[in-house]
Amino acid sequence: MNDVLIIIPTYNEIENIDKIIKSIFDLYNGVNILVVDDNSPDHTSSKVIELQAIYKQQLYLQIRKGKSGLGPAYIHGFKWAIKKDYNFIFEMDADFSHDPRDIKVLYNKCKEGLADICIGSRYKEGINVVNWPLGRIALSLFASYYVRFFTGMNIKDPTSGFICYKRNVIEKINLDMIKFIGYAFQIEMKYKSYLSKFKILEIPIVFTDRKYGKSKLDASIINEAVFGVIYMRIKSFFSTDYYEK
Ligand SMILES: Nc1nc2c(ncn2[C@@H]2O[C@H](COP(=O)(O)OP(=O)(O)O)[C@@H](O)[C@H]2O)c(=O)[nH]1
Ligand SMILES: [Mg+2]
Repeated sequence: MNDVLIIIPTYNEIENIDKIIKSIFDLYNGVNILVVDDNSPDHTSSKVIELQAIYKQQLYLQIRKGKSGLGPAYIHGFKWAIKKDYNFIFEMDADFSHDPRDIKVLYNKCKEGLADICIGSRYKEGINVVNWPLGRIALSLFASYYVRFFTGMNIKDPTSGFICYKRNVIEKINLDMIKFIGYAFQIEMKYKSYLSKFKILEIPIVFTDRKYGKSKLDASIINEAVFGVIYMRIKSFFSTDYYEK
């Protein structure tokens, strides 16, 4: 798996970052990790720099000026990945909600040509969410129906942030036209891939709520998604520039 880059965006993940990096490298020899940190006040990046001494040529860090959301952090990471010629590019959270053991499953589907984008899906087979309050499950499930209704995409978990992309997907999407920053960013990436007719596959995963640190979800992220989905649908009618280079 030496053609794989796992991008982990971080904001105040000091309690998780070393554990997640170690557990990924313990499982997979060849993969590389890029942490995109928004200058976390808890010094998440210092921990990464410490670990770079152990994981030379395997662990990379990009520090951005300040907190600007998940979407811009990933766009930064995607551009970096394309420059460095990785073939399989992952989105993954730092907080162990995504099980590192599932990386291989998503990778294999893309490698075998069964998918251009493989999504780790909480809702592909039932509801596989552990320790989330009922309110958050309800919100997330509602988002799933809402997105399907407005976009017509047959994806059960459109806000999932555990994804393997083949390089050509990231190359084709017009990253400079990606507008959103939170859950809407996750929906936007999938919708644009769908409009470009890439093969999208969902694989059931178990999502576990974080044990350490705090979620960065807030009301503005929910608002952005509610209005963003309608915006995306309308924009998609007009021009392919909206989603393709
Ligand atoms: N660089 C960066 N990372 C972020 C930002 N917001 C969230 N993240 C990271 O994105 C991942 C998912 O965020 P999280 O708060 O766990 O979202 P939740 O799982 O939906 O509650 C975690 O690794 C966060 O540290 C941000 O503004 N900038
Ligand atoms: Mg989380």
